[in-house]
Amino acid sequence: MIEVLRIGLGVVWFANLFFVLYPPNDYFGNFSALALSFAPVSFGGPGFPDYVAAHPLFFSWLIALVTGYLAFAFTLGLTTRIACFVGSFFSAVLFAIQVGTIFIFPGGTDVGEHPLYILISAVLLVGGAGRSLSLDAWLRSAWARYMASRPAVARPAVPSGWATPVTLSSRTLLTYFIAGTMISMGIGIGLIVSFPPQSTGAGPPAVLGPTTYENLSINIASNGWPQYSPANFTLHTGVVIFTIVDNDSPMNWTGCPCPVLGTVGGIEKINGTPVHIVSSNNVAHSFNVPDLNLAVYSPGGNITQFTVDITRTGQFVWLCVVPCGTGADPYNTPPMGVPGFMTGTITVV
Ligand SMILES: [Cu+2]
Repeated sequence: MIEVLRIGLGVVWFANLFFVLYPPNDYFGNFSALALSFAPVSFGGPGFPDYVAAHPLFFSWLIALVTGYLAFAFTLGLTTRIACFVGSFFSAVLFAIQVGTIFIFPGGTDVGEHPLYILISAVLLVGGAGRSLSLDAWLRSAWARYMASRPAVARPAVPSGWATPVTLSSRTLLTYFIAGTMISMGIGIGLIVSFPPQSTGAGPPAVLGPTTYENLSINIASNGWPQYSPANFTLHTGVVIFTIVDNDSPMNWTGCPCPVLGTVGGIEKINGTPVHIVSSNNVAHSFNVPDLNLAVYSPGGNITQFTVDITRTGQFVWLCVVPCGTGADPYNTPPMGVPGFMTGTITVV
C-alpha cells in the first residue's frame, strides 16, 4: 500500500516534469515572465520575484532538475528516503514563496498541493517506503547477495540512501523531517520578505526604473460605448506589468487567432493562463502600440495581464483594432478611433 502511494507521488512529479518539458509551454522561455507575474501578489514585495526573473537560467534549471529527480526517485523507488526529505523541503520553500498569492487569488495557482506533498512525504518516510517494488529493495538484495558471495573481510555498510531497515528510529527521522521542513519554509519566507527591490540597469545605456504596474479597465460608458480607462496615462521606463479588466461582453472575431507581440516572453496571461496566440472565440478589444510593436488582445469578461519592458521615452499612441464600433461598420464607427475611448496616449518618462 505504501509503495502504491510512493509510486503515485512519483507520477504526480512526472506530471510536473511533463509541464516543464512540453514544448508548447516553452517553460524555459517563459520563466522570467512567469516569475514576474508573482511580483504583484508576493506579500514580501516584488524583490524576490524580480531577482528570480533576472536569473532565469539558474532558477529554471534548479526547479527542472529537482522536479526530474523527484519524479524518477519516487516512481522507481531509488533513494526513496532522500527523496522524501528533498521533496518536502522543496515543497516547503515553494509553498512559502507562493503563499502570498493565496490571499490574492483564492484557490488559484498551485499552492494547494504543496502541503499535501509534504504530508505524503512524511507518511512515506515513517512508513518505510521503498522496501518493495523499488530499485532500493533490488539494489539492497543485490548488494547483500554480492557481499555474501565474497569471503567476509571488511564489509562496507549499505549506502544509506537506499531504504535499509530503519537504523534511525522513525521518531528520529520524523524529527529531522519536521525540523528540515520548518527551516525550509522559514528560508522561503525569508527570501521573499528580505529581498530588496531590484534596481535594474543602474548605468548606461539606459537607466531603468523598478517594476511598475498599470491597471486599465474597459467599461461601458453612459452613452453605451465601451471605453478604456484611463485612456491617457504616464509610465516610467523599465518593466511595466499591465492588467486589463475587460467588463465588455465577449464576441467572436474572425480577425483572430492573433499572435501576442512585444511583451516579455511573447505572452499575455488570460485569467492567469499564459498564451502566445489569442483565439478568435471571445476577443472584445485589443491594446496595440504600433511604435512599440506591442499587440495584446483582451477577451470580454476576462482579466488580461502582460509585461512590457519599456526602454524608450516619449509619447506613444495606443489603439484598439478589434471592431467594436457601434454603427453599421464596426471598424469605422465610434468608439473606434475616438480618443479617450478606443485610442489614447501613453507618455513614457
Ligand atoms: Cu475596442
